[in-house]
Amino acid sequence: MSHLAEPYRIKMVEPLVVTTREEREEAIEQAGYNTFLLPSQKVYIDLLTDSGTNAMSDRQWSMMMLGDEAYAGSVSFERLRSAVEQNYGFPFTVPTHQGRGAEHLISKILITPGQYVPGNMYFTTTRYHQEAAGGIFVDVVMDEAHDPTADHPFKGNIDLAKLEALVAEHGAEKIAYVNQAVTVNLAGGQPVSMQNIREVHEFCQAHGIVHWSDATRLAENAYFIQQREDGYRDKSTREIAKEMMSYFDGLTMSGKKDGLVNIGGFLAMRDESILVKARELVVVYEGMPSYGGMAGRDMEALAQGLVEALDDDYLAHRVGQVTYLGRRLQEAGVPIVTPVGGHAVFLDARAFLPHLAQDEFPAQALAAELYVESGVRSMERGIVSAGRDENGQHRYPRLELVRLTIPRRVYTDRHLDVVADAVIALYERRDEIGGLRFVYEPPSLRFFTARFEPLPAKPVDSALDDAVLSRTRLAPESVRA
Ligand code: PLI
Repeated sequence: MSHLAEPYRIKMVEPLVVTTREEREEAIEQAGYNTFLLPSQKVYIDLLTDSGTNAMSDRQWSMMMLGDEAYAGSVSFERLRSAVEQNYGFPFTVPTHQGRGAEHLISKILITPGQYVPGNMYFTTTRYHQEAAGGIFVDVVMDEAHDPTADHPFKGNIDLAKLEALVAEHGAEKIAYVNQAVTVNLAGGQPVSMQNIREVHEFCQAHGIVHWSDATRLAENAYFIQQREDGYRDKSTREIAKEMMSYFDGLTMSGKKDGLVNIGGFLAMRDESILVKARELVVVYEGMPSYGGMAGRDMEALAQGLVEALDDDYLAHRVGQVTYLGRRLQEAGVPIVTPVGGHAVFLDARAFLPHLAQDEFPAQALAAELYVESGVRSMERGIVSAGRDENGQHRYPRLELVRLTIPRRVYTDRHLDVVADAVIALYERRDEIGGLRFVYEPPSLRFFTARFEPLPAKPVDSALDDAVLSRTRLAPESVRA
């Protein structure tokens, strides 16, 4: 069944650069086999991220002309605040330059060093800020989220038994807050059900714990609830999103995803005491509370984007396009994370390259090879992204993935066919793909700037032995990373 065609038409085009295989081989070597380090002019189809890569609408561009660039009391801030209140129901908004700016502030406000911060899987910048504020991140996502092929409609759900056990062990006062992401990026863009949000809300209320949302992809989550959860089929995604948010005390938002803009973010909340602290901190780290690191025009574009992202036709096409790419790969037998999530198709690099040990960086190697094959840029989301633990050892996450992230309103299905054909061609010659080793490893968030080189080729038998050894090395705590 084909999905809804684009509910928009193209008014302006941006030419793409087509490169030769030789040019790409040279480019990836110069980039240290790290797709983050490729110049975008050498990329044909850019699926590195859906963050800040969205196409804005004619209305968003028009609203930018109305941007009020006043240092204080900007009208554009009031428009953003009012869009957040109307669509998500929170009366107070504090703008930040992007999502991690909001994460920085909320981590400083809610975390006392030594407190635990349970969440449904980690996101890199979120966990970084939690740990930098002295918090201890604990993964309480359901087990299925760590299994690339577990079939569950809401694989992003929090496992209440894990949350209850954590609170029983340490006491509610040792919990800084519960952070519930909708959807869960690193699990494959997997959604959270309304029932789960409600249950976590009730649990938090009963224990006096703050319940916060990473609402970065909440529109896509609302679409999955509409499609998959009993009782929501006849509700609009706008109604569903508002109900979802009604259960939270507040949110952090990266406007660069479901805000349909290229830059911007915010914190929103109901509690005035959190607002007061956020306003104190935002001045120091971001800017005045009425712009917080955004230009007036950016706040206008974001206010309009929040509205457009909760349009049912837009979401049916958006998620339908991601599903289409996933289906093409599945039909060819390529191992991917299923069910396909909201913003990306994730290749299961362990199953794709079973001859590589995890510390030979299979996902990093596959992303580099896909670029050389086709000019398609993707992103590693595995051992390199997971970083090292407090003892300096690699964290060995169970999920070793390559993310093909679809920007919003940017590429056509024809582009996605090019991507599918390239991945399938690679899968057919997967035995030829070798591993990588570090030549430069930065101390934190290493995936952004690390450099690698190809490992020398080794005989097939010993490669398989290494892969088996690496799998048996997985310790339970590393599975949580
Ligand atoms: O990139 P920021 O600072 O606007 O947002 C940080 C951020 C927070 N939460 C989640 C779930 C994210 O996915 C996220 C950013 N994601 C990026 C950059 C991505 O490529 O997925």
